[in-house]
Amino acid sequence: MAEQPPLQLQQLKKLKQEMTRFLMTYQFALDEITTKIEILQQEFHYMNDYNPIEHVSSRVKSPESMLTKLMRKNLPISLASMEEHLTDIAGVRVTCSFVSDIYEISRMLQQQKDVDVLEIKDYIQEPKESGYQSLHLLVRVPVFMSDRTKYVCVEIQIRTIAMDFWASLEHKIFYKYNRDVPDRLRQELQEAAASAAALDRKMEKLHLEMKEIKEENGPEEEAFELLLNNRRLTLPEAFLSEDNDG
Ligand code: 0O2
Repeated sequence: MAEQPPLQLQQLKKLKQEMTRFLMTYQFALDEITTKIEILQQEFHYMNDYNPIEHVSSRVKSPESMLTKLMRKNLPISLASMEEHLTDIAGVRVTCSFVSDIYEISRMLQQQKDVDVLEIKDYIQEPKESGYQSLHLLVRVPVFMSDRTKYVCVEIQIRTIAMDFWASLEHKIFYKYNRDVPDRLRQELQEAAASAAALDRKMEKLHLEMKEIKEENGPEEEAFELLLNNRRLTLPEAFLSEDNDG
């Protein structure tokens, strides 16, 4: 007869299984949201003739960071407590080209029937003291498992490239100094955040001007560009194919 593993080992195995099942639902929720974003992106591209999304990334928070967060907030340590108190176990980050795209993507996501918006934090209208800017949507989506439907929270952070650049550097500095960033660096980060916001405003202005020029040039040029995009042809290839057509 095979030897039974000691009780502690059995408990650990059970805990590991429970954790894997727990995290799986968050991964499924992430998959749902990223698929939705991909569809919206393609639709937006088709309607507006440009790609509003530069990059999408997602992650399930590691068990270590979940434990650290619970301990930091003096909360009970259990899966139930994680589920109840941690709303960012599943996180998606969408990086857009322009600030107006952020609100458009957010509007499109909010319109989805099976996306329940629980909270919106607009750190673009009201940046954090650190200078941090982004639009945060806390949503809940149904995850259909074999034996039940679970409603799972996902935190969606939507930001521009400039905001993302700032946030990733600030995040590194924040953790390097163990959350106690020296005043001089804090000040410089706030200045950098203001420069990033100014760049975003400038880019948005240029983007609007481009759009107006495009509209003035009329539908003929647009139709030609669409034809090129749809056929995925380069300009010389387009002319060659015209020659071939006669
Ligand atoms: P990580 O390592 O990115 O996951 P809470 O989430 O409840 O602790 P809060 O502040 O109410 O607290 O949530 P909020 O404002 O929605 O922020 C959650 C996430 O936004 C953070 O997750 C960061 O990813 C990002 N964030 C918020 N403020 C800043 C900031 O000043 N700088 C940077 N770089 N990112 C920020 P975590 O769990 O704190 O960190």
